[in-house]
Amino acid sequence: MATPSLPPNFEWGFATAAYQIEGAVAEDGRGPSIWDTFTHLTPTRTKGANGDVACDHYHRYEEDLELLKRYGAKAYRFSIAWSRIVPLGGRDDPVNEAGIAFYNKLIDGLLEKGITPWVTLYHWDLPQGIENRYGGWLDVEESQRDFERYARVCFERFGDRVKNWITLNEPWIQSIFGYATGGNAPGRSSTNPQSTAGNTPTEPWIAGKAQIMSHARSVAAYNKDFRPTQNGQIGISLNGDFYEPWDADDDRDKEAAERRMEFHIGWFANPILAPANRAPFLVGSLKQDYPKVMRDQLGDRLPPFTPADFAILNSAETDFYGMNYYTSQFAHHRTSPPSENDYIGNLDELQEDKNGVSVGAESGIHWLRSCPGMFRKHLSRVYRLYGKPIYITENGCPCPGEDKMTRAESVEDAYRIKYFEDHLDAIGGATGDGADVRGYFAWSLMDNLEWSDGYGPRFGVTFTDYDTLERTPKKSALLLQKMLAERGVDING
Ligand code: PNW
Repeated sequence: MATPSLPPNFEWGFATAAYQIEGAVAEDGRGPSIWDTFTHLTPTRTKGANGDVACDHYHRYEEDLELLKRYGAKAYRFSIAWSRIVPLGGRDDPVNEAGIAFYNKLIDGLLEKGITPWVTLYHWDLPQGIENRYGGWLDVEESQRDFERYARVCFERFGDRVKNWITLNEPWIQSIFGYATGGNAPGRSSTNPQSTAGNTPTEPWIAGKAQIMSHARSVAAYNKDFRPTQNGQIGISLNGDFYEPWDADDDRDKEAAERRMEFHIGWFANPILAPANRAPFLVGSLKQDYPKVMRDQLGDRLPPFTPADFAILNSAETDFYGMNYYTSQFAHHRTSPPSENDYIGNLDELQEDKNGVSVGAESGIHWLRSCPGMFRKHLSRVYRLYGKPIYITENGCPCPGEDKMTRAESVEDAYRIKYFEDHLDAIGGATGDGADVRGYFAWSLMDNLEWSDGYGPRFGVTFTDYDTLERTPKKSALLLQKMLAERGVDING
């Protein structure tokens, strides 16, 4: 029995995203998104996979609510598909009542079961209508206004029952994979041979600013027009690994590790979450501007915030930091000057340190090793720098070899069980160190479309049979509740 280490009222549950599970892409008036387009390109850039059916959650949501109930979940994080609500995406485009009706059924179904909805407004599925109209996230002025209007529709129609909002999921991945490497929709890049358009040195930074301003505008709208009556909270989910120096004795590697985290997290957290008590060597960074290390490397490729932008940023007080955490790495400085295509801070990222010591146990996907010790440090660092309550909005893994496993093998997910236990203990540790961590969402409720990796990697606590769409709980799904109870969480509360 683990020592009680989490608060009794700790929030917890499971997370998903619309395009990864819903399917029904052309039903009830849903408009296409950039992911529909991207998954249907020839030659394929998603291992032949698309989200046309996915887990068919759109038709099977009642069964999925039953799973949540069975797993004892206190909360459920899902995303709304913007193009179900506003099929063409723009602020003057019509609202689709059938799309509203679907999410009403989902929200009401959760509440009937005593499960708290946590709603992400944007999990990478930009309406194709505004991609076509003005280039989507590349038009900073248009996209932030369209996002604000879409967010307002959601607050208006769902905010009487939804009290926990996440504006954007992982703007870093949207910006970099969408516009630097081209690995995700809209697939733009000037370095990827499969991309037909893009500009890696400039576009990711523009898309990043568009998302920062979209977050700020929607938070400002919530605070002004909805919070007084709805009394909810609103945050953003940022990804970002923890980095340690490749050579613990080399100051240049220590700086590289910190710089890497600024390029991952500070990019968005600085302008969005007015940094409270910055680390001493970062004190030079302007309050709420991008991190100084980014400005130094990227110069005016990083679009500045105008006084009007700052007015919006300063009017948008964000309630919490949503942390998507999967893994950690080592950072090794480079001595040559950075390439224009660099987006990580001119360094190498490695899974072994100078002495060949692995950062953690390998999982079922190359980029993820289990590093709970560094997770604990990460929580403390993020809390120290940004000073906001933290909710872990994603954490999880595929087990080694799980992509090749049968259902019977996959449900025996010992690696995942240990991963969850170790990461919950890290949260307990960080809480003991003083970090304010208030909740945890396991990624994911079920195996689903892992974006450009297709249906291979299985991050779910529920096994999805993609031929029959039958769901089967893995052992971890049923054990998570017990793990939380053992750590002091009131699971009946
Ligand atoms: C997140 N990486 O994305 C997303 O929010 C989820 O939709 C996704 O399914 C989940 O993590 C698992 O991948 C990431 O390469 C994608 O480091 C890639 C990385 C990290 C997060």
